[in-house]
Amino acid sequence: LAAQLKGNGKKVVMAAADTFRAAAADQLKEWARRSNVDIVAGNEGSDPGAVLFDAIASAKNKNADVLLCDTAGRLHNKKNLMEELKKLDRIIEKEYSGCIRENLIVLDATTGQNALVQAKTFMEATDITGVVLTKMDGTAKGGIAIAIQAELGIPVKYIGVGEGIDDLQKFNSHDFVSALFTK
Ligand SMILES: Nc1nc2c(ncn2[C@@H]2O[C@H](COP(=O)(O)OP(=O)(O)OP(=O)(O)O)[C@@H](O)[C@H]2O)c(=O)[nH]1
Ligand SMILES: [Mg+2]
Repeated sequence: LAAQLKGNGKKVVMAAADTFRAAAADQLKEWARRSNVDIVAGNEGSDPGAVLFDAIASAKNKNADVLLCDTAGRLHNKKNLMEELKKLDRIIEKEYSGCIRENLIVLDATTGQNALVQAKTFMEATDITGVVLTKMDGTAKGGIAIAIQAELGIPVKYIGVGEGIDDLQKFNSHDFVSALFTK
């Protein structure tokens, strides 16, 4: 996403607010390097709210167009992390009220129904505006996208079709439906 925005001439700043999972920030730093965009990160185990706070200040300072904030995922059963997510919401409200926001949830297409449960739990914590469905390059056809749209009413906005920098595509519902019916 950072590389695409950058390619479209946008000034991008990343916030590595997944301070929970080991090496999550290092992983994001590598993507920032590949995309040639700035990144704000903290130490592992540090307060993700503090990272986001600093990243908002940095984005304002640099007059950035887009701030991309990565948060801890896969952890819908960990109450403290869901509370942290709510706190991040409040920080954005306070430090940059009126900004245009997208809250994307990234779901793995190979996990089936579990993705639905995950999306539902995250919806209780924050106002999800879209889904990124990854691993669509494998055998998974992402049929779960239909359930997500029908039951939760959130649109799929992007699909992941590999691990490369150009492997994030805009979701196309016509292509998706025809792929469901072809072997
Ligand atoms: N084949 C394939 N691999 C993908 C795709 N998207 C992500 N991956 C790989 O899946 C692995 C996990 O990706 P992450 O970005 O760490 O996923 P995450 O959801 O942030 O996971 P956590 O940070 O641990 O919560 C990495 O090895 C990615 O390269 C995709 O669309 N296709
Ligand atoms: Mg992650």
